[in-house]
Amino acid sequence: MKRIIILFLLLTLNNHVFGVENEMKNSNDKRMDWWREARFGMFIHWGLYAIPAGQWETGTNHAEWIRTTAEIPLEQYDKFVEEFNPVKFNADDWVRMAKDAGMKYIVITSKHHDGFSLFNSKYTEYDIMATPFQRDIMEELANACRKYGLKICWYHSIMDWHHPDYLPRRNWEKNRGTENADFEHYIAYMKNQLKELLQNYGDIGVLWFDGEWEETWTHEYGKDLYQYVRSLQPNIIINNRVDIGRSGMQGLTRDGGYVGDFGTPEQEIPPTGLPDVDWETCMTMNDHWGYNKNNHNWKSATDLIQKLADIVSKGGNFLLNVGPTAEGIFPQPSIDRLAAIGQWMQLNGEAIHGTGASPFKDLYWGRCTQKQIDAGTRLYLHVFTWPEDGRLIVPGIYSNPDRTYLLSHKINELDIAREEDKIVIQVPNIAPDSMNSIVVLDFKGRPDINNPPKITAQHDIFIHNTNISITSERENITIHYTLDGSEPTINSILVTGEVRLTNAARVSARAFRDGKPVSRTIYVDYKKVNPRPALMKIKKMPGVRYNYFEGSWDSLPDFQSIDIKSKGIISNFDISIRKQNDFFAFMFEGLIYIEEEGIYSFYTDSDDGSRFYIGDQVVVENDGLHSMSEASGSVALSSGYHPFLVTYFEKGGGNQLIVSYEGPNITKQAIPEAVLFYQK
Ligand code: FHN
Repeated sequence: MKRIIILFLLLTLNNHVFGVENEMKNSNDKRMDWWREARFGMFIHWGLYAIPAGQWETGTNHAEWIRTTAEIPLEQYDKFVEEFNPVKFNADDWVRMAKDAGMKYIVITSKHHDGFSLFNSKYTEYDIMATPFQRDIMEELANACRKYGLKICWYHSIMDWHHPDYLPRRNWEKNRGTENADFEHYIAYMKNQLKELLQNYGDIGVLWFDGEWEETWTHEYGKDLYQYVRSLQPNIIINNRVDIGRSGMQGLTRDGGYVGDFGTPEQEIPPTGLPDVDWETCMTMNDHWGYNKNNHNWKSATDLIQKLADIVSKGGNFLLNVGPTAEGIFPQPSIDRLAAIGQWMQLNGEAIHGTGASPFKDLYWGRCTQKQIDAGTRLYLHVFTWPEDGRLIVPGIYSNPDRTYLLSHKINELDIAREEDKIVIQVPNIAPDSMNSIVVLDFKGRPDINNPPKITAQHDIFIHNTNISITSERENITIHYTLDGSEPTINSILVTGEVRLTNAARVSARAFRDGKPVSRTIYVDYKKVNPRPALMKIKKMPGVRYNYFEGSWDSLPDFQSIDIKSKGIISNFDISIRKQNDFFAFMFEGLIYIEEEGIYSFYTDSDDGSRFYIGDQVVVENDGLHSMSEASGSVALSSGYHPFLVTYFEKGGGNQLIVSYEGPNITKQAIPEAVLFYQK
């Protein structure tokens, strides 16, 4: 009996642990499943800014930022509330256009930076119900989405240029005092509105936060807001702009425990796939998010369809924007592009929806997406440049498909031939689609692609020795390598486990099968270095010397040639001692104590540019105008005190500087005050 109880307890414990572990993992996967399947959504930027439509006095290049870019005083901008009356708005029309374009979710601005609420909120008079329109747009759109089977999602700006408790003010708003502003009150207001948005409109697919980059918003606030939203709708997906971990417009989440379910590249597409990372590129059809009546720089339908294929072939989602007019209709160029995309998606949508990243490194004629099918893999070749000779060459693939056909003519099998590591597909002379033609290859199991082995190590420099791993996920191969950069052959050293280096090496590795190479060769250089010697006989005190400067720069200035505004000693890299929020710079210099000799990685995470030196060596280069972005570098250090210098500048917008390090027995962390000193 006793054994049965113990067994039961173990099973329960195991299930509980298993359940919790898998449940978290599965709930995360379950939560993300519809979004990963969707691949394509509509972004809608709509609000009071549609009234000026990008024009203010002689300026015509404004849009949703117009209150700031045209420096419109609050009371003047608020007059738009009396004008907003989009009488032509029809939620069903909008949702049908999104659905017909092959989009599976809509993300609409419930509140943009101007603070105007496009929904009926009892926490403000600055909402849609204060306009002549007096209809809850969010409710109508949510209902239409449910009617047509799309997910309704909210964009919500943390930054709020209207609410009296939001800080900071715009730097040109000299007449709006801050003495009574209480940021905690603003957070309570924002949470109350989010509660309305998450309790009054049914299940919401995504909460798409934005405006998280100003210094008042912190990692603590971000984590708290993530949990708060999750508590209201446990299955909602939340982007990474809820927290402060986004790397600028590149959009992915930096290391450091920042929260968010997916990365948010903006107006750009990552150069390569990002295995095991959820991300979504958001992009405008012309040059603006909000409606601008004078901007006619529209991306072509071909460009948008090929961008969709490019994004999905790298494992991402595409959130394509529409900026409706003040009347409540989509601009005609947007309608035309949505229709063209829809026509293509009608025939080819299965090559987008539910697909994953390409198994190929690159394909000169287009892209590839893939999905699992019964006991096998289906590859969708997105052919942008159709072969004039009728020979579509798929390079670097060693297995043959069971079936090959045009998605537009499924019944007609295409002939294929093998030329070494290439499959040559005999295709019709005329492309089925001038923008992107899909050729389908069905494989049993996983296609064998010529991807090279991976070579990894903790650092690419070492002091005495280092271990490197040379691995591959491919089946039925051997890996051979050399250490002098020469081309590996079947007679080169066989990989049988980790490889220990005691001297500098150019490690070259290649996969072989039946004595023949079946991959490209990969090369990685590893350098043996001497640790930088520590300073001897120094007189030190705790703290860091700083010099503070004011001015306008587009990159790190020459600090020797600019006047110091103030200087002193501070306990760490704290820029809050600045005298203004924009147009300033800092130099921090001192000594860092290194307990154990080894390889140290340093990081600066900054908005705008920054640099980290040890002695005269630039270890981290993070210069330039950018929102929070992290850069890193490594250096070999002997134990003792090492001179360091941190330089930083901020031009406009958000401003923040985080300096971290990691090394032997030190996990990545902000450099603690306990190891910072200055020379007396
Ligand atoms: O400032 C906003 C901008 O107006 C727009 O909403 C984009 C869309 O992602 N996000 C911010 C700029 O990064």
